[in-house]
Amino acid sequence: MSQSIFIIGHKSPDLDSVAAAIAYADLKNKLENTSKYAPRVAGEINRETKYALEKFGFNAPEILANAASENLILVDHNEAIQSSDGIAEAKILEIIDHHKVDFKYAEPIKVLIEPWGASCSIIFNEFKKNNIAFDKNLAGLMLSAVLVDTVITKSPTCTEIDKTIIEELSRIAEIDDWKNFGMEIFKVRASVSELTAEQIIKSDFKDFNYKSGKVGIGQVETVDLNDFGAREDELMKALVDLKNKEGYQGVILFITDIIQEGSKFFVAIDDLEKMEEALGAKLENGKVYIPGIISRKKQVLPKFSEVFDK
Ligand SMILES: [Mn+2]
Repeated sequence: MSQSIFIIGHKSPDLDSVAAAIAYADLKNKLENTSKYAPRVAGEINRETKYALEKFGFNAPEILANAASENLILVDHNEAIQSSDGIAEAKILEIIDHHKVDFKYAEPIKVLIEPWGASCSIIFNEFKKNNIAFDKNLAGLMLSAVLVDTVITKSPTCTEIDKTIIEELSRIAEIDDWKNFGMEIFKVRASVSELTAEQIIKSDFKDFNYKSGKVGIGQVETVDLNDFGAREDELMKALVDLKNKEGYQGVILFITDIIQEGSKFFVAIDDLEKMEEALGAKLENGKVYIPGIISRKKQVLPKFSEVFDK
């Protein structure tokens, strides 16, 4: 038997990266009439991913901790710093993503990147382009991913294409009220009371390499910012510990209130001035609430590149 090809998303896997791996493996296996494509994850899955997998009857993909010498298709990321360890020794066959590109490879490969709200939107479109039907449960899983990534269409990353896809997926999944279903997932996502501060920070956390050093940025969405009020000191302390322990220039957590549509930032960094420039706001004891900001990719990262790559 030929070697398996693993389809895998980023470290600290979110729902979109896991659902995209499962969906794209299904599409590739059907297109090539094989079973050699298999989804994998780059770490422990989070609670809303678990919830959606169980709801629609999927097993959690196995963890691939080291990618060296494996054949891979990357979904929902392209930056090596966000991939499984050993990525430099892996063979990469394709990339399907919707993030900024920071990718270098010695061979020409298929790269499919669209500025859409979710990797699952791109993969849904691939199913349609290839005229491959898919079942109700896969539709439900992909719908969950698109709803989370687009913050139930509220995020500035959500395009008209995503909105159409949400409607189509809801129809196939037989989910009448996708807004309500989206809120259900966000309530699961937001129930953090039993998590440690570090688990909260790491639940949707990404590393970025800038000229001035490595920055880690975590985001948590909530339906009520006040839920975190009592834990602010604890979160700040965990950010400082993480920064010192893992050699970051800065570590940031921002908690997004999806009802108020704004985010509270918590920052541990040596160069506070730079961070204030990047955020366009003054920090008070390392914290600031900024109305209107809900997207890391579209509203936070562009300014970070400007400031930290100088
Ligand atoms: Mn995504």
